[in-house]
Amino acid sequence: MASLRKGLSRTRQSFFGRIAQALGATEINDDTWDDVEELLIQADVGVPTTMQLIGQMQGRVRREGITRSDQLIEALKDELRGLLKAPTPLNLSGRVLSVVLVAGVNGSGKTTSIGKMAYRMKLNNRRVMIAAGDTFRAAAIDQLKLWGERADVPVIAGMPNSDPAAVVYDAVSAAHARKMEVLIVDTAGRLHSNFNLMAELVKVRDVLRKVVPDAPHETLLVLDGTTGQNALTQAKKFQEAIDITGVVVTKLDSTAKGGMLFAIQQELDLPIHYIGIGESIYDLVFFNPATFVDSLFENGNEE
Ligand SMILES: Nc1nc2c(ncn2[C@@H]2O[C@H](COP(=O)(O)OP(=O)(O)O)[C@@H](O)[C@H]2O)c(=O)[nH]1
Ligand SMILES: [Mg+2]
Repeated sequence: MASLRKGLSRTRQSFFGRIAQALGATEINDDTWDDVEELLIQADVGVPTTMQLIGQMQGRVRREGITRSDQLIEALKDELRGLLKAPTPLNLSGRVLSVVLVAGVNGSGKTTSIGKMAYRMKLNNRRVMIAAGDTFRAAAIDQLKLWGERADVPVIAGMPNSDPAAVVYDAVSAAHARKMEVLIVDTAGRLHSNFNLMAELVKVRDVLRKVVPDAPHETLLVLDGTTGQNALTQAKKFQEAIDITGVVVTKLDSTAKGGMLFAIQQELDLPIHYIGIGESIYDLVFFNPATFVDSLFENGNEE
């Protein structure tokens, strides 16, 4: 909890924190709603979700006879919590080998999040392997190998610029032969075109199925939490190409916003499994809606 608070302090100190500051002990009037609306949009909650929230809060005000604007903050927190689904554990049990395919644009935090997830799984005594499906740059392969060392998890990689599908085929075969429980597959985030990128993801998925017919069991999309509404556009593109089963939102430690999580769940109906709150191996937390909403509003000067 301490690390989540610290990790999200930037988010809190600005937009969500400012809502609480804007809501003083005054009568609720039109300005109150304008302020809340403006700050929610600035926090990346997105227009449709902001409008929905305002409507729901106004309904509560009427029903519950709320008159002062500082009483709105609990109503807002409640509505925000209501937008987020209870966290679902990744579907990685009950079979011999489970496969997690990880997608997302370059720089979103795929490789880092894979390292952190592998570390968590390893701590839970799971037999984990990583496949270096991003063969586009030599540095990307080395970076993944380094995360494999940190997490103490084997990494199967090919030569730079080799065919990602071939590397992934080798990895899934090796994972099977070595009786691994989980294989996490890293992928490239940039190719010559978006079309190539999506085609390659489909190819990687199909090659996994040659060895594990119902793979991948999870297809996680990694989204950079500092990119706001852009992340939503990216998510829609990936969803069109492959079946995304869930999302990891990274870099919530480096943004003053964080409202895009509400938009992701509301507008895309995708569960959020983990959030990244720093660059170290420990900086990935299981997403918990109640804790997340509370953290957004906690006083940043507390610690
Ligand atoms: N502050 C912060 N940085 C992160 C987080 N996750 C990833 N990064 C950084 O974002 C950059 C890109 O990450 P990387 O995993 O290489 O992205 P990829 O291209 O999608 O594989 C690196 O400098 C990471 O250290 C996070 O949760 N917080
Ligand atoms: Mg990478």
